[in-house]
This record gives sequence, C-alpha cells and structure tokens, in this order.
Amino acid sequence: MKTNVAIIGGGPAGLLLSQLLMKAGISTVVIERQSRDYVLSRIRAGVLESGTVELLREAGVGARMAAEGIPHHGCILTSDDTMIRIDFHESCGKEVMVYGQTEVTRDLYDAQEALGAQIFHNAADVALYELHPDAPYVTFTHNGAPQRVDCQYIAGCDGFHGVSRQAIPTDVRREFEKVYPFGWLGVLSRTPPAHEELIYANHHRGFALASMRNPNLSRYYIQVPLTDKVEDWSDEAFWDELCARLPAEVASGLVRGPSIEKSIAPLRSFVCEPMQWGRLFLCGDAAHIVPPTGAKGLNLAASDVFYLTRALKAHFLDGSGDLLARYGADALARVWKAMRFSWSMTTMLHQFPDQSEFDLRMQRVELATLNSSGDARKILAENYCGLPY
Ligand code: RFL
Ligand code: PHB
Repeated sequence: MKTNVAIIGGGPAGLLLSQLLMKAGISTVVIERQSRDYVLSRIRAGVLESGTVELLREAGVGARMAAEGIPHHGCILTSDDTMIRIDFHESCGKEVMVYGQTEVTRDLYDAQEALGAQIFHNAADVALYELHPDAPYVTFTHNGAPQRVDCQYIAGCDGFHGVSRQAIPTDVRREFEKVYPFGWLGVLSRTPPAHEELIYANHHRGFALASMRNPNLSRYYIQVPLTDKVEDWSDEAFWDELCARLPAEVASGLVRGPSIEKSIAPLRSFVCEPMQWGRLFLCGDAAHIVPPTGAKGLNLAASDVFYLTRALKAHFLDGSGDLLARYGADALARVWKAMRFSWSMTTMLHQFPDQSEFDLRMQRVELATLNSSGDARKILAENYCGLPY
C-alpha cells in the first residue's frame, strides 16, 4: 500500500500525529506492535501542559477532556511536614490539566476511527528501508501475511524499546543517558484523592507522589529500590509507606482501598541525537525519556508532534521544506530544557543511596528557596506548566 507518512507506533505520539496529519489531508498508515486493548491498559501520564491541551483540541479530541479533565492551578511540594504551594496562576499565568494518558489515547483512537484511519494492530517484525533515498518503505507481518507500506516519510513513534531509533546508523547516532538508582512503585485505586492538588513529597524515607485521575480514582507513587518487586508490596504495606512519607495532615485523611493496578517503573533520562535521519523523524519516547517527576514525557511527545506536523504541513501543503530540515533542531531545543527540569525535580525530591549530608542540605535549601522566593516558584511553574513551543 502507499501513503504520505508511515507512522510506526500507535501510542499517544503516533495517534496524535496521524490525527493532525489526516485532518490536514495528508495520508497516514499507523503500524502498532500491540493490540488496542493492550495500549489502552497502560496506566501512565496524568498531567497535560496547556500546549498539549491546545494541540489535542486542534486534533478534534478536546470534548471529553473539557468535560472530564480537572484543571489544576497549583501543586504542592513537601519537605517532611512543610508544605510549599506553587500557585501556577500567580507564578506564570498558566495551569495544567489532569486527564489520564489512557483517556487521551482512547479519545484519539475514537477520532481516528471516525476519520477512517488505517491502523494495523498486532504488527510483527516491523522494519524500515531506504531512509536516505527518496522512496522509503516499511515492512511488517500482519495476521501472518507480509505487508509493505511505500511512503514519502516515516515517523518513528514507537517508544523507547522500538525499532525506529535503531535505524539511524550508530556512527551518526549519539545517545545521552542517566539511569537513576531507584524506581517508582505506582498504585491506582478507586478512592478519592488525598488532596485536591498533586503533592510531590521529599521525605527522608524516600519520595512520594499523590496524584489522581478523577474525583474517585487516585494515583499514588513511592520511590523504591530497583531490586524491589511488585509482589514484595502488599496493598497495606504500600499505604503504610505512602502515609509515612506524606505530611501528617494529608496522611491522616487519606482513604485506603484495594489497588486496581500496581507496577514498578525504572527512572531514566535519555536523549537520542539527531532526531531525524534522511526521511525518518523520531517523536516522543522513541527519541527521549524523562523521569516522571516533572510530568513531561507525554507532553514532550506532544511538542515533537507539534513541530513535525507543522513541518509536514509546510512540505505537503505549501511545498516548503525548511521546517522539515530543522525539525530535529527545533524539537531537541525544547527536549533538553525538559530534560533539565525533570532531572532537577528528580534530584531535589528523591533520596539517593550515596547521598551525603551535604547533598541533603542542598535539597533542603532548594526547597526552602522555593518557599521563600517568588522568582524560584515562577521558574518551576513555567517549566511545569510547559515552556512555549
Ligand atoms: P509510547 O506510549 O511508549 O508508545 C509507543 C508505541 O509504539 C509501540 N511499539 C511498536 N510498534 C510497532 N513496531 C515496534 N517495533 C514497536 N515497538 C513499540 C508500542 O507498543 C507503543 O504503543 O510512546 P509515545 O507515544 O512517545 O508516548 C510517550 C508517553 O507514553 C510517555 O512519555 C509518558 O507516559 C511518560 N509519563 C508521563 N508523561 C507526562 O507527560 N506526564 C506524566 O504525568 C507522566 N507520568 C509517565 C508518567 C510514564 C510513566 N512510566 C510508566 C514510565 C508516569 C509513569 C509511571
Ligand atoms: C500521574 O498522575 O501518573 C503522574 C502525575 C504527575 C507526575 C507523574 C505521574 O509527575
């Protein structure tokens, strides 16, 4: 089959790109390794920057988000029992939207279906060819039959473990990585959230995060050693540890309930340069990973999609290739700023195994600076709510 843009990966990046391109009259084929149900069962991001919200609206998937998403005008950082509120409106005039990645993905699948999108699920052995000449193509196996998609461009939206990034020759590709010596144990439970705003807790027992999906669905995380397994943590042990790390006034009112999902995610910072090679363009986790502390992963996927859509529209609709040529540079400039922010939030809020007394004092003074300085809160709020595209 033939298409303008072959999109590898049907996660949020791939689906949003396909949706925006199809709305502009540019044809796409999406090739996804997993089933639709599998993609929709992954519990991931919860916080959308205002730029992401705007882009989703532009893609025609804003209605349910507007009805069910929860705008947040601030968040709370804690240092043991001290609570520091970052007021987004006061600090930078923006806000974020709490609306789960699962819901974003579901909305995108529905919208894609309505547009008659070509999405191949359960695609195996995806391979990319002829990225440098003018006629790239992608092959894969679907329901046991070999398939070939001839296209003008390929978007690699297949996440960190995908095949697209590997198609950039190793003598061209540079990878920057930092692996953190802990993970996040996450629990989803059908209980009212502990607090109306998100709480990021620095505690001597380890980091904790109290988040939410809706008024009766809470999402909590605690920092755990990488050697821990989900089976090591009963629900009761999780709630006890979470409550020990949250400020007493929050913990005392926290409603416990059975976990409906429990998983451990490792934390890493990772960037691949370049983000484009010949006719291949990488988007989202395929090109970069951030630790979730800054709530940036999905939002960076969305900003990549913004730059790539703009560039492909300029090429296909106006015949101008300038934006395509600088896609990687535009996207990477924003990626590195989000890398810095996610790294600094992670460093400020977690307990590190080799942390010295000096390091602990540095964390404490950083939190104290946020408490006392409106300028410090402004920088955090600007980054958290999302830097301009
Ligand atoms: P995805 O979501 O990984 O989708 C990639 C898709 O590609 C498919 N795939 C392939 N398809 C075909 N052939 C292959 N060879 C393939 N290999 C893989 C996969 O099946 C998949 O469907 O990447 P994408 O689209 O770039 O989206 C990125 C986001 O999912 C990710 O950045 C966020 O979830 C990160 N993240 C958060 N981001 C935020 O902006 N705000 C948050 O609050 C936030 N919280 C989080 C997070 C990630 C977390 N985990 C699990 C690491 C919280 C957590 C705990
Ligand atoms: C979430 O609700 O899953 C979530 C929220 C904020 C983060 C990370 C994860 O920084």
